[in-house]
Amino acid sequence: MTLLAALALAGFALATAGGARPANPVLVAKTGYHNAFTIALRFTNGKLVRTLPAGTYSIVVHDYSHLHNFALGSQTDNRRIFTGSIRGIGTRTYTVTLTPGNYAYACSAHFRTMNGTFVVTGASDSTTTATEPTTTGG
Ligand SMILES: [Cu+2]
Repeated sequence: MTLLAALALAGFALATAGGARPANPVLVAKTGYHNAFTIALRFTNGKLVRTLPAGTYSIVVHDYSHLHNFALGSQTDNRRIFTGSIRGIGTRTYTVTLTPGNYAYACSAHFRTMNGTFVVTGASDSTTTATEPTTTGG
């Protein structure tokens, strides 16, 4: 089967399987491009992540440098969520469930200069639509 056919089939399955769990939203992390001391977490449209609704995300980490890594942690819970290898390079995808709170990412080796933060807010429930209560005067 060609890749195109496989993709088309996957798209078909996604479109028709109403009960299937949708794919997680994707965030893209990049660190150390051209060995620069840069790190960022962006949406797929290129916008820097500053706030996110709570939920499960696929974070695709592109580590371009043997000098740098990408580590994610929760400031609210004071815990590390994942840590990439500093010496390692390559692309790795982490699936993470983010609850409301403050989060920080950094390069472990240069966390003072290579870092960023974002805030996870309460989940937006797309299955329920807020309807204004209709009250009749009393
Ligand atoms: Cu670094």
